[in-house]
Amino acid sequence: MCAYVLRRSIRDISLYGNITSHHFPLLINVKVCYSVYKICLRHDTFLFFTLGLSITCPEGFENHNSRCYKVLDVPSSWAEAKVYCSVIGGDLAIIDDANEHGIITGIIQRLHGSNDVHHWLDGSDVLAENEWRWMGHHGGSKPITYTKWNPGQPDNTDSAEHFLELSNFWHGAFNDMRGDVRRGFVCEAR
Ligand SMILES: [Ca+2]
Ligand SMILES: [Ca+2]
Repeated sequence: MCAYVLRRSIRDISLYGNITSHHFPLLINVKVCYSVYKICLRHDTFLFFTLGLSITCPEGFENHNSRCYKVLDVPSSWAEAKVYCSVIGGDLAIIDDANEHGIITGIIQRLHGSNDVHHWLDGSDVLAENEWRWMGHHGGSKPITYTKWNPGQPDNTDSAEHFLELSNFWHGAFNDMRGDVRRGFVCEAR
């Protein structure tokens, strides 16, 4: 509406040719309208940035770079953790790059300092030994491209370690572990 009035006012001014003092009310109208228009523009920009650069996380998740994370210290098998994350609106976390690795290890360090704790991530080689994938849902698994294995890992101890955990004691390095061991876990919503 305001934009329409502004366009209309500018057109009307141009019809007058040389503007004289008796056109002041019109000019004032344009000035006021233009001010409102700028406010409208700012408002739209604000909405754009609010909606475009940040997303609303499920309750209890924290937002980092438009992704949402929640660390839960509920001792769970890998499969239980997977279900838990799904129920609260996410999935077990995947790590795409060093930046995301830093974000997740940072959250865990904030919660646990340097304590010897481990948290499940979404990785597994349960489909084929030593072919590590982020498991996802509904056939959406994908190969793990970024890795931060602790030296000597994955070692597939007793031919039974098929699930990926993040070791806070090893400064966030990856380890393969049996899936029935009870760990905390990291959920992520995208
Ligand atoms: Ca394995
Ligand atoms: Ca291992």
